[in-house]
Amino acid sequence: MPNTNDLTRLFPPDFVWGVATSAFQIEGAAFEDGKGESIWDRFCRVPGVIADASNGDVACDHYHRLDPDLDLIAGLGVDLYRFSVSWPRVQPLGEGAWNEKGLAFYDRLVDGLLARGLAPHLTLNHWDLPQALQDKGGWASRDTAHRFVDYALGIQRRLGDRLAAITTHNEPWVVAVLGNEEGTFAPGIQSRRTAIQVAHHLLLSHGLVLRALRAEGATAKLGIVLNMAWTMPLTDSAADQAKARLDDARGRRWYADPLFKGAYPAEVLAELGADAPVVEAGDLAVIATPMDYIGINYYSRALSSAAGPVEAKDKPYPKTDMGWEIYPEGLYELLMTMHREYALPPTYITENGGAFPDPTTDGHVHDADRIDYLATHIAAVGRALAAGVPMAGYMVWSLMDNFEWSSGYAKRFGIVHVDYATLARTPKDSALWYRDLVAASRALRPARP
Ligand code: PNW
Repeated sequence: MPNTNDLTRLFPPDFVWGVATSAFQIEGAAFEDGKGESIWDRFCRVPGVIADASNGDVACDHYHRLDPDLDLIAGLGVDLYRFSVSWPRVQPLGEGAWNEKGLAFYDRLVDGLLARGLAPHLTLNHWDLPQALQDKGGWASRDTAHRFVDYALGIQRRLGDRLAAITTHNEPWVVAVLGNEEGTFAPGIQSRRTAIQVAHHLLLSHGLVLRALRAEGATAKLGIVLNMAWTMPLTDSAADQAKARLDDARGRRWYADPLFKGAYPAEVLAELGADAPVVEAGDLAVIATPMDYIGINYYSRALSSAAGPVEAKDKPYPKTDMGWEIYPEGLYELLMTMHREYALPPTYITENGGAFPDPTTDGHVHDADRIDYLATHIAAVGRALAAGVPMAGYMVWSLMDNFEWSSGYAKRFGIVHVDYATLARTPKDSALWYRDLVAASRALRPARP
């Protein structure tokens, strides 16, 4: 494992460090203070879809523990906090009336960050769509893109002048594919055709929001966050290599190509046939509206085989609790590929981290495997930076253990442990390690004026 000093030397003084969360995964207070129902509130109540039959009703109770949680973040000494706004908390039906108590919560959150010297990186959509909009078709309906613009403008008017960055969507692939094609995530729809249209409307709404916010004079940096694996062939056979290229086009380039090149990958359009998205004139130009930054969430590599899905036994690298192979080299290769294929704006790793068993003695989590995961991945970012990729920052997923979607609370990604019986927060060894890394990197910086 690279030591902290070796790691910090890889990064320039203006490289920023952060921690990330999302609203549904930590806030709780699901039905309080006028919050509307989200598709995840609804989905969690479908029998059998969440591993431990849990839900987000309480989660980490962050909604009621805002100030201590902000102190926790400040205690890590990081530069920024990446969080998301629950759309139904601020606009319960996704259109029309605003919920003042919900807006006031994010007002306090943003002010609380600024008071502690932390830059607010706000995500508009981290998956918790108002159920009322799902009832009207959700992201499969083009109208939802326009409702999203109104929501974004409401957030801009209330919070915009105090935000460092606004992300439109977190991981549109997950919303489209897991939510609307496989149906393992909310809203639980199983239709490739729907998923493809959902993806198009997510991208379209991203571009529409960029244009609307800039017209409104937004000062925050504007961008999107994409999840990307590093896709490799299982063997070096020509068939497996071709399959890997196709899988990479379906997963990564389906999103990155329209954003950076204004076109969907032709080979994927060809295989979609009648399931190709309905694209109106001008949509692709809107989607390709230049961004101020791009966020990439990286967790693992993906293996492709022409023979079908690759089984766990054919994945040789050590795995996290999610069953995801630990493969930091993939992050380096992915960043180099993105840099080669596109004119990247400042690029952030907006999520990276792992779920681990978290051995505990005397009430302290000694998560050496998480430290090793973070250190090796951060080193990969440093190598990409040295090779010319415009890396601007790195954020750990996640600040604290939280609701891991269909896995419930059993999978723990936090660098801070949460005891779900008492909701007490305790920094793990990895939190202390990360704090030291950030401090060492800061020590190399010129003093702030
Ligand atoms: C991301 N996959 O989700 C999300 O942005 C986080 O909210 C989540 O907690 C984190 O990663 C860990 O899972 C993903 O199956 C979920 O490829 C699933 C996948 C990728 C990302």
